[in-house]
Amino acid sequence: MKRLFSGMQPTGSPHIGNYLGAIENWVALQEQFDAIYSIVDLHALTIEYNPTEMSRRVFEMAAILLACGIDAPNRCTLFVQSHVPQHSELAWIFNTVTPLAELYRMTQFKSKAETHEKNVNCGLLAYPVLQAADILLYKGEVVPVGEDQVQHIELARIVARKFNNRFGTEYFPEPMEKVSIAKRVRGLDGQAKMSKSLNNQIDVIESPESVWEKLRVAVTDPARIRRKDVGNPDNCNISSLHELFSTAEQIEWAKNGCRTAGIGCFECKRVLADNIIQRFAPIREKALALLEEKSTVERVLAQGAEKARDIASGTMKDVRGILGLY
Ligand code: AQP
Repeated sequence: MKRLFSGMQPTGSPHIGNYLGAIENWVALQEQFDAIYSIVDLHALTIEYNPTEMSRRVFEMAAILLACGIDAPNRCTLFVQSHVPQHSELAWIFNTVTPLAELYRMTQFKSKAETHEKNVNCGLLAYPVLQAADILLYKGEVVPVGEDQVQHIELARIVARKFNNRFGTEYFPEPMEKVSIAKRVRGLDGQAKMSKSLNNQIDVIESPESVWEKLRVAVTDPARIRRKDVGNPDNCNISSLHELFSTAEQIEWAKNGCRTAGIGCFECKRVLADNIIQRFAPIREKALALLEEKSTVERVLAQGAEKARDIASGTMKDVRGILGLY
């Protein structure tokens, strides 16, 4: 079985963009690959955060991943990145073969440097180097991601190639991205990517009341609101979300109703809200139970870290040999 690696940052609670862009795919892929999934807390340190919240967020993310169907430790491995120190060690080594110019090109660095202009730290720039280490520590060949991460996987290939060329080896494979169908889910602002840190998200375990409260005020086709008449579903994020959560009939109903002003935005949003609530209800219930009970998540993460450390220490032994360290 080919090895697959993917990670998710505990920068907040996983949202429906993370679910459609990554988690759903992760669940399906654990059947076909030797899948390793990580809660990448070291990445989450690159932006401002509250240290008193971090461990709760990591734990919550693990519970939600299990509730979504990540079947660790049976069908895959799930662990916390900082529990495996070799990630940082390999990232340092990769820093020494990664051209700075490649890092400055990264779209995510540019946009995060703008969003977090008071905290443009070295880690924000080196983020994709750590990501390359995450994948290559396990010699991951396949990386399921949303469209926003494709450039980083290209960079991981460059890092693998640079390392292999520099040291005359073929040790690291060049990983390939596997992009999910819902490539980029937009946030409730109707513009930006739905993001944990942009406060434009619906969380996977959002309460039914809160799903509706958020959707009720979500941005639709701005031109329709100004004109107070017919809308253009092609310019409306609610219509895009219907495509992800509604039946073919409902999608058609929403589009037609919007174009002819046969329905209002409120009605259109209510149907969408009900579909989202229904889709995530069983996951929410399971996640809340796991959060309450605690021991299952603790056990899964401890076993996952042990397995990951075992693979990682083998890789680092080889890498130290390749580098000629004493
Ligand atoms: N809006 C999205 N649509 C589709 N896929 C998405 N992903 C994230 N947002 C969307 C995919 O989810 C996986 C995990 O992402 P991450 O947590 O490691 O980092 P991210 O892409 O930066 O996610 P966020 O929610 O936007 O986090 P913050 O706000 O912390 O930056 C990735 O595979 C990603 O493609």
